[in-house]
Amino acid sequence: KKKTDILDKPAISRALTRVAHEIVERNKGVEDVVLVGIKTRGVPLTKRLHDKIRQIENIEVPIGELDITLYRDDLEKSTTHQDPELKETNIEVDLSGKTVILVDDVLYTGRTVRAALDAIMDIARPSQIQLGVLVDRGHRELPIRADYVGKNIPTSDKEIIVVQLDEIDNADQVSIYEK
Ligand code: 3GP
Ligand code: 5GP
Ligand code: MG
Repeated sequence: KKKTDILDKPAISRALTRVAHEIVERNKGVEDVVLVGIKTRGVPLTKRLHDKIRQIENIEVPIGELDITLYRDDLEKSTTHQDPELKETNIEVDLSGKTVILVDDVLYTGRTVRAALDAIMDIARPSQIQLGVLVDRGHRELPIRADYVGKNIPTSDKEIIVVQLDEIDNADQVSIYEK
């Protein structure tokens, strides 16, 4: 049941433009930066950030992707109290010595990111790993925080954030729903 629309298409674009600038600023350029998207919706977000960074710095930042999902795909589709695991990796660049920026649509318990950190450390030894998310909805179960946040949306655990992106959903919209 839909409650509120939080971000429309221009608002998503502006938030990502700001995050792109923050990435460039914090890393004093993007020479050693690699963007790694967490499937599904983290992946189009890395492509959008790549394009925005190119507009700012005229540099093509490499992109990779990780597929991290729950073994038990239960009805709630929630990572709460469960440990998601790596399903698939598609990263052609060598991450050793790089600044890896993990990108996901929603940050919730932090368990998906923990699994992503594990997966990356298994492949390579980056000099640094940062985290960027479109939405931080709170309710962390691990000591994990995002370095770049499109929008902080405090939620109750009865609410879910629906993220729609043009590349997947033919709409650009972030809304809150009641479960
Ligand atoms: P995503 O793969 O683009 O991130 O988990 C499958 C999809 O279900 C996710 O898409 C996500 O958008 C959506 N989803 C909604 N609520 C939840 C939730 O609480 N946990 C998880 N893991 N996914 C959720
Ligand atoms: P976490 O592991 O931090 O609990 O959850 C992060 C992952 O689950 C993200 O990949 C995100 O897509 C998904 N997720 C968790 N809560 C929500 C939510 O409310 N809405 C959406 N769209 N995805 C969520
Ligand atoms: Mg996701």
